[in-house]
Amino acid sequence: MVVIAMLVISAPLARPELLPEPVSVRWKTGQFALSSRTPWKASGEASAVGRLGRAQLGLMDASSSANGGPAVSLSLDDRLAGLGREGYRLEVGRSGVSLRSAAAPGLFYGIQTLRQLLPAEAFGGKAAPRTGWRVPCVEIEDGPRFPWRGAHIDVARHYMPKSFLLRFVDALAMHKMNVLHLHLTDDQGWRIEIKRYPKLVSVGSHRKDTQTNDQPDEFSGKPHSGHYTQAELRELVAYAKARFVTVMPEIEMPGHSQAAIAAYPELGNTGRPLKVATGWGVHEDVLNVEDATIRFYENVLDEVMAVFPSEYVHIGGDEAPKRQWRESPAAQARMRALGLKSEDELQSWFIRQIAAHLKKRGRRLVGWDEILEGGLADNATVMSWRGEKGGVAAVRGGHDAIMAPHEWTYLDQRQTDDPALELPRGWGHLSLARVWSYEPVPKALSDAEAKRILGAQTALWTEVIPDAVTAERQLFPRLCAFAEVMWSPRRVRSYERERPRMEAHVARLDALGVARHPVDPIEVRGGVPSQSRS
Ligand code: TNX
Repeated sequence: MVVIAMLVISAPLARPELLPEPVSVRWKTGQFALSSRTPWKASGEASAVGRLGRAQLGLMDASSSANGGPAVSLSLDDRLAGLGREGYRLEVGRSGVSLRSAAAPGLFYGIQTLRQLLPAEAFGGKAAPRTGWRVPCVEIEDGPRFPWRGAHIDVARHYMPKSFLLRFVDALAMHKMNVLHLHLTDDQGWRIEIKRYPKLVSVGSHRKDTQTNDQPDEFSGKPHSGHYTQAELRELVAYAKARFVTVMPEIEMPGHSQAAIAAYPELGNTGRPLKVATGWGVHEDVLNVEDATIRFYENVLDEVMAVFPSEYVHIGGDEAPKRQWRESPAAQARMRALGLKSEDELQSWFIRQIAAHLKKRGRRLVGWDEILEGGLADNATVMSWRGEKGGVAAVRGGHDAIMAPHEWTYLDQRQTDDPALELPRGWGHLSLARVWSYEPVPKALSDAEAKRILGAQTALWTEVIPDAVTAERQLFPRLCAFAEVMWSPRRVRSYERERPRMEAHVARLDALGVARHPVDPIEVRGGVPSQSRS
């Protein structure tokens, strides 16, 4: 019996699939048993990361004192500065685990990799077995390709509960992603409490009906409501911060603002009373360009900035039709007084006022690529969604860009052609293989220009995504592949090689209870979106 037990323990462990793939991995022979009795050595900032890490690894009662013998040691080490604040070196040997980084985020990412060295069931929140988790010996050196590794979620079209957002933060952090972009306002709902303007929520967070299909127009007859208090959002921000995720708020202006105008009609151009929108698409009602409206939004942003410490604040700027400004005597007078030649320039003027306000508060403006159209505000960062051209133009104009071209990054698109897995209305396809094929640096850019690509983002717009389970099914597993594109060194990925890696990885999602789509073996219609935009 003893002999058999020893054979089992010393049998070589299968090499786990690591996703995102680290920069360098050297497997060694042997293994280490990591149990609740294994002491952890960490001090200062490293201890907080260690506490969270022990819980994530199912080592609930592990003590943090070591007296010789095998241990897990976490240390901040300036000699690793070359790997950046998010890089780390992880060594698992027969006699212990050593994790080093120049900064706390690197230690956290090292723990995420260590987690993946454990069996998938360790992700289920289960305590480690008495004999410990068996961890294969390995030396890993790692760090991200891009500093900005984001995911956007639209909580305006469909409100998503706070519990879902906390789970989403966990999933992002586990995949070494570091920005959660919260799309908090749109035509169909305003979802953040603003104390100075209570009607934004009391009126703007409710709509009477919900569109379910656009060809032909169909409505569910179901009203939809929901908002977050500032206290709830502060809790989300703190939870994310502990996991090295920055929550970036987005407050849309001057388009996609019908819910705000419904609450405060004086923000609009027509004076007509409006309802919170029930249907999707681009709406004609946009903000007016009065000083009072700009002050209103500055006040809103002041409350938003008090909740979200993120240096970057997103102000939307997309899909703002100019008809109302063309027809409004007040907007035309404003244009003439400012000496502006077009309504596009008027939009740029509006955004510049807001950018200046953010700058005074030490923040930076991010906007969708339409903010380029009448000239870009100083210091603004462009989020390129209508293909890559916005990103290229921004960089060539001396600005930073974040790539989010819908053809590769919009996870509201369908994953397969399987009718059983269809959403009520789909718009285009985006297969897992296509996500993996995405290269965030546009070919047109030189190496020097490429440095201004901060990174990339996925987006989940939620017109047809009514609840958290449907949202998770749309996000996973494609988000995992996207995380790899942003973290791992550039390389041409063949789907044949990567697909089995994903099959292994999704066992972790399953242990976590994350809803997901199957790993799809079929490349669907080349993954090309069937709906063309821009
Ligand atoms: C375009 S992407 C939009 C959103 C929609 C999305 C649907 C962007 C900046 N604007 O308002 O939800 O398409 O995929």
